Formats: sequence, structure tokens, C-alpha cells
Amino acid sequence: MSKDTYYITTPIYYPSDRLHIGHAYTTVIADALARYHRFLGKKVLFITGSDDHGQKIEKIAASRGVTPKEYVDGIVATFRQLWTRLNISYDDFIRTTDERHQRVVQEVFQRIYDRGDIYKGYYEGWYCTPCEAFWLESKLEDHKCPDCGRPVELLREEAYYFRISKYADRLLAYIEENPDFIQPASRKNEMVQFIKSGLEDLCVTRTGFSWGVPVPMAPGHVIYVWFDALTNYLTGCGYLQDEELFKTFWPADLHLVGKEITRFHTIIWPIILMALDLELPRQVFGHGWLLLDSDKMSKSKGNVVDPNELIDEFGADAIRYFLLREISFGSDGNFSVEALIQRINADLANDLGNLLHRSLSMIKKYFDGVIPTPGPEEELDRDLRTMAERTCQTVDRHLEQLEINEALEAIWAFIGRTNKYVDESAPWNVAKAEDRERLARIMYNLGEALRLIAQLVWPFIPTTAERMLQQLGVKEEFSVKHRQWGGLKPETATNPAEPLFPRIDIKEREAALAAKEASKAETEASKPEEEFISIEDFQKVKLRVGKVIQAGPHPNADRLLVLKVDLGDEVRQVVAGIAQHYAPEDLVGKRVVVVANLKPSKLRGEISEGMVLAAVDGKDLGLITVDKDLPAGSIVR
Ligand code: ME8
Repeated sequence: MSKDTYYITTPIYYPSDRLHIGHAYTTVIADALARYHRFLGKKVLFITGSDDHGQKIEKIAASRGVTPKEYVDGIVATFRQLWTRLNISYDDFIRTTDERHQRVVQEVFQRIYDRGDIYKGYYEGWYCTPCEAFWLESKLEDHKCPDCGRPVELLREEAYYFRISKYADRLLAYIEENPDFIQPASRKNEMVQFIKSGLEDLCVTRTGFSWGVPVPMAPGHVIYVWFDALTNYLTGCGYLQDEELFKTFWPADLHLVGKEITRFHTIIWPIILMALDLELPRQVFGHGWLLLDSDKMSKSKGNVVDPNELIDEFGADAIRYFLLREISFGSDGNFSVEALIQRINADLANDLGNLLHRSLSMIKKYFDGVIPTPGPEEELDRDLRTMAERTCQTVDRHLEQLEINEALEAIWAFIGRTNKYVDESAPWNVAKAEDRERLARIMYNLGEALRLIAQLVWPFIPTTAERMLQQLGVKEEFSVKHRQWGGLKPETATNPAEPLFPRIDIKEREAALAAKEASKAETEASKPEEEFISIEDFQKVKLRVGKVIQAGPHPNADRLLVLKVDLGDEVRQVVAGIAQHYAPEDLVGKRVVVVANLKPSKLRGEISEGMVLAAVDGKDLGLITVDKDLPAGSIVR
């Protein structure tokens, strides 16, 4: 397949929280592939982004007392910072809140509706809010979400349905005819089973919350978050907006996703495309999970590793290398700092770093730091050259099959071979014998092997590759054009050798960490007992003026009242334990003080999205009200 374009995507991540190393895993792989295809001379489109909408995000924002947009803006900024720090060379970043994207989603929805594949009905079903997914009763496990194991809720509402059942046979035929469409093969079998067990039409709208793309023909409804999110792959390549871009890149070559969302990408997504009469992506790859202590890392379990801390300590390339090399692509793999340090020490500091350092030192010593004109090639040299050429082919073959860790293994085998070449050619003996021609050949070969290694590792560890070429004094772009033996020009002036990766002494590191912990504990212990809170502590509590617009008894509790409180830009339901002190009708119109960023919770079956403040004296209680006619939503401070 020698197409001259390549379109690759990552999932667009939820900005419900900061990203962890699992998200970095997918994105680093996508970046390495994007760089590799650019290296081959292709025109590449690599997109990532953020999945800004959905009920979960709306709820989190409410609990923090900010608007959903304010909330996601803050988190999405941390996505972009992380990608910059990891050298992720994305071409575009799609946010589902972008206007350009919302236009596409609405148009896609309208087109599918116009052809009769979206229709109006009623939804009653089990919904998992954290996963934003509806489930058939038969798919629940022990009445819980089969993906995350959390409780599901029964919902009934007017809704629009997508006739996906109609496309099941066509999809099955497509999967049969295109064996590479779903990879790895084990996931393909799972998906085929899933489709054969019966596809039900999919509910693609929601009511009850507003943080989503409005349904064009039904005010008050928003488009289901997955319908919205998947469409980003069309927005990203200019669908309905930039015909030239779309013609160049669609269909996508590779949607890279974690295995848990393969179902959305290989069933719902292709059916959306069929309903639009568009070509299907060439491949969806559902990779395995990065585990921590053999358990899936996830924000809700709280067992996540922050990639920023790892970059601070070890640098971006070490993290990239570890993620790409350690885990057999497609399978699950464990993350541990010990394994990371081992890779850094063995592969990066020792094999690669030492080879560069010792080679440059010898070139400096024997030829004043200038690459010499090589003497005749001997068998040992031919061996090295042949292996270099073979390595390039092996790497290409592995990357064609997305065997990323194996591509790196092949490069490291060549690095190992080059280290062995130093020992076998024994330049120190040749120098002693004053065989300048032979010595020149050996030094040239070392410089050339290193130049090729830099070209080969660039897609994976780009900063290291750049530093290698800089030290070698080579000024050339990273491109397959330069990945040929013999490209190094004699007379090139090399630069002083600098270590690429410092070796990490595990014992020293542990001692330093222990000392840091101890000094932290000491500082804590020596602090006087806190009698005061700081102004920052106080400011964490967001207090607002709320106008009570409705009040009534709680259906299941005599002491509680259920209030509807206007906070200016939204109305909240608040459950308050004041039934013995106030009649509901006396409350309507009162201006009370509400804690606006309290985590919502259910009180005897009724959701409470805040708290009203009251003064208490023994059994007596009085609500805190506002002395002046200030508008609802005013800040209390
Ligand atoms: O699912 N190991 O977003 P999300 C490996 N918004 N990869 C992991 C991982 C782990 N432990 N944890 C996360 C969503 N990932 C939707 C996507 S796309 C149209 C919409 C990676 O923030 C992996 O790629 O939950 C996984 O599929 C993705 O992050 C889930 O990110």
C-alpha cells in the first residue's frame, strides 16, 4: 500500500480530569506512527482532541460551581501542555465545543434524519452515566454496567433513534471482506460475535441536561455524546468545510483506540458513515491497557500515574521509549517505575548513550573530531553495513504491521551489533599499529552507523535523534532519503560528546526520595496546630445568593423540604432539613445563601445540588437571607 497520504487519529479524551499515562500511551504511539509516515515522505494528517460534552462533565462542573465550558477550558489547557511536553506533533486539535465541529455534527444528524435512518420514539433503558452508555438489560452484569461495574439508572424519555439494525448485515459483510479493518484479530472476533448477537437501534439524543450539541429538529434535546464525539474524525479532515482537505485524507487510515471503546468505533462509527454514503476507515486498532499492579489505570479508581511527574524526573524521550518498547502492542502491559528505570539504564544510557559517547571520543582522539575519508571495506565492515540495510527493511515491515515494540527491538539489535563492532575491530590496536586507513574506515563506520540510528529512532524519540545528529555535526532532515548507508560526508566536524541519558542509580534515587519524604514529614510535624484557615481555604467554598422559586415536601422524609433555587444562570434542586421550621409556601421568594460547589448527592432518593445556610441554636433554626434586593446568583464573600 504505497499511498502518499496518511490520516491517523487518537480518541478525543474526556476533559473530566487531567490525563494520565494511559492516555499518553495511545497518543505517543499515534505520534510515532505519524512521524514515521512523514519520514517516509507522506502527507500526514494527525489529529487528537477533547470530548467536551456530556452529562458527567456537566455534573462535575456544577459541583465545582463553574460553567461546563469554564471547567473544560481549564482541563483542555492541561491536555495541550502535556502534548507539547511529550513532543506530540499533532496537526489539529478538535474540541467538540468548537463551532466548526458542532456545525458538522448537526448537519450529519440532519442528513441521516432526512434519509429516514433517524426517527422519533421513546427511550426506556439502562444508562451508565460515567461511561455515557446505554445498555440492554440482557447485557447488564449483575444489574451493573458490564464495562465499569458501576450501578446503572433506568430512564424513559422522548428520544430519537438511529436505525443501526438496518446496517448489521452490511457491516458484517464489510468486516468479512476487509480482514484488516478491526485489529488485532481477537477484537475482530469479539465484535463479530457482538453484531451477530443482535443490534438494536441506538438512542442518539438525550434530554434532562443541556451540555451537548442541540438536536436541529427538537429544541431541548441534545445529541448523544458518542455520536457527537465520533464525528470529530470527519471534522478533523474538513468534511463539509474544506473539500480539498477531505478529498486528500478521507477515509482515515488508522483510528487508534483503547480496547474498551473498540465497539463504538467498529459498530456505531462505520454505520454513521454508511448512512452518509461515505467510505469506511481502513483500520481501527483497539490496543491493550496499561496496568498498574495488574489493574486498569483509571481516574475513578484513583490509581493513575501522572505523566508530568515522570517527564519532570526522566525526560520526555525516556517515557516515550518505555511506552513504545515495553508493551507488546495490542496486549495489556504493566507500568512500573522500576521497569522504566531499567529500560533507561540498559537501553538508553548504556547501549545507545555509551555507543555515541565512546565513538565521538575516539573520533576526537584519532582524527581531531573530524569524520575521516574511509579506507577499503573489509568483511567485518560489510557485515555491519548489511545489518544496517536489513534493519531498515525490518523496521519498515514491523511498522507496516503496527508491531512497534518489535521495530524498536530491531533497531536495538543493530545498536548492539555496532557496539560489538567496536570491540571486534579494536580501534585502539589499529591506532597502536598506526594503520591510519583502517582506523579511518572504523571511525567512519561508527559515525555512519550512529547517523543511521538517529534517522531510525527519530519517530520514537525525536529529541534524542536531534541531539545525536547535532553531536555528529550532521545537518540533514529526518527522512527516508537519508536512511542509506554512505550518506555521512567525510570532513564533517563533530561536536563535543555529551551524555544522552544519565544513568539512574536506583539506590541513590530511593535514598533521595526517602530523605525528601522525611523532611516533608518533619516540616508537617513542626507546624503549630492550625487554628486558622487561610483565605484560600475559605475561597474554595463558592457561596451564591439563591432565590427560592418553588418548595415542597420531600416524598420520603418528613423533616426534609425539596426546594428549587434560582442561581441566576441555572436552577438547582436543593434538599434541606428545615421542614419543622418553615412551611413551603413561606419560602418561595426568599433570597437565601447557597453553597454552590458542594458535590451533588441523593438525600432519601432526591438529588440535592447544593446546601442552604442556616443559623442554629439548639432546636431553633433560621435561614440566612440577604438584606438587600440583590439578584439571584450574586457572589457571597
Ligand atoms: O473514551 N491504558 O475518552 P477517555 C491504555 N471520550 N490506554 C488508556 C488507558 C490505559 N490504562 N486509559 C485510557 C473516551 N487510555 C471518549 C473517546 S473518541 C471518539 C471518544 C486511552 O478520556 C485509550 O486510548 O475515557 C482509551 O481508549 C482512551 O484513553 C479513553 O479516554
